[in-house]
Amino acid sequence: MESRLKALEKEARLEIKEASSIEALEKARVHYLGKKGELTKILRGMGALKAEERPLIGKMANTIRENIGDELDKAKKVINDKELEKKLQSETIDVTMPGKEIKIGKRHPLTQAMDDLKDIFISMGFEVAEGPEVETVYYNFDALNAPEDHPSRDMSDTFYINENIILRTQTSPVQVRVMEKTKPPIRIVSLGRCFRNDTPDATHSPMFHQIEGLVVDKGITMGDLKGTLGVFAKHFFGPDTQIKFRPHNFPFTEPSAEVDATCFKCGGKGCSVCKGSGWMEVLGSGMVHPNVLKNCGIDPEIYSGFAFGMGIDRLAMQKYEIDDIRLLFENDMRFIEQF
Ligand code: 2NL
Repeated sequence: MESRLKALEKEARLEIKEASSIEALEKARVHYLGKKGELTKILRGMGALKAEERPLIGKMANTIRENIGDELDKAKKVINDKELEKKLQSETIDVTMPGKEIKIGKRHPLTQAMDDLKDIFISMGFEVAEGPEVETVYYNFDALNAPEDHPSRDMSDTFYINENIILRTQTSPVQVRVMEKTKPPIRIVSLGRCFRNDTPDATHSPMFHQIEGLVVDKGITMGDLKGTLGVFAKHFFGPDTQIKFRPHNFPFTEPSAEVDATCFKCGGKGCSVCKGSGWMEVLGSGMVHPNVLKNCGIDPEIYSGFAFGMGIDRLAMQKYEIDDIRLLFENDMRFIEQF
């Protein structure tokens, strides 16, 4: 029995030495030390031994069990260490590799222009008003004193949903809605998308953006209009900017004027931005037509007001020297990142 035990230990040590995986070691453990393993099988024969031999053989069996157990643990550690080393090797990070660029977004030039415009007018005491982009013919045309036969009402100029509902062609319906439900003083700007049935080219887009301003109170004059727009132009284009008024005609204002500003690029000398004139056309404006005030429930004998409107796309194109309006709506990051 003694020699069988010694042979078993030798065999077990050899098998453990040759095992190359944790699974193989576990198999060896079950095979030699398990409940139905080789060691147990040998010890079953203990009954046949003489009484004085039993403690000796028992002690020897325990030592062998411990030895094999120790060998298994050692071998297991070696394999685990090897695997860890392999893992560490394959997962090393090369800290000298160039990092991944973190893409930080950029506000669209139109969003920048709108944020600037809002800041300027809010600093002068205006509030920002909002309204629907899908409007009624009443709010977009009738209330604004547009004659029945005005060309802008035509199907070829305006997107009709049905005969009463359209996509707004200007932001003025927002001001009409505010006037209807607010007692003056009123000081608002409205900004947003407008729609006209234009064929796209470098200067036209069927969807574009407008900002309009409206002030209604007792005693508002053309002087207030000039002062407000002068401050606006200096803030938006630069502190040396001058403005001038040219007579014009709009159905919703009387008198009406178009406003030019000195070119922010050349300061009035003449350059490519202002096409050599030294002036840029910036907006349309005027004193709110008495019919418009009446339509909105405001008595023109008591109150007067001024209003103005400008194309935000055009402003952004002037300020950022963009020569084609369609670039604003292609969402090409290579374009947007430049501003
Ligand atoms: C332009 C001209 C303008 C207005 C818009 C307005 C609004 C109300 C009453 C009176 Cl509720 N007027 N808006 C006035 C004058 C000109 O826009 O060329 N826009 C791009």
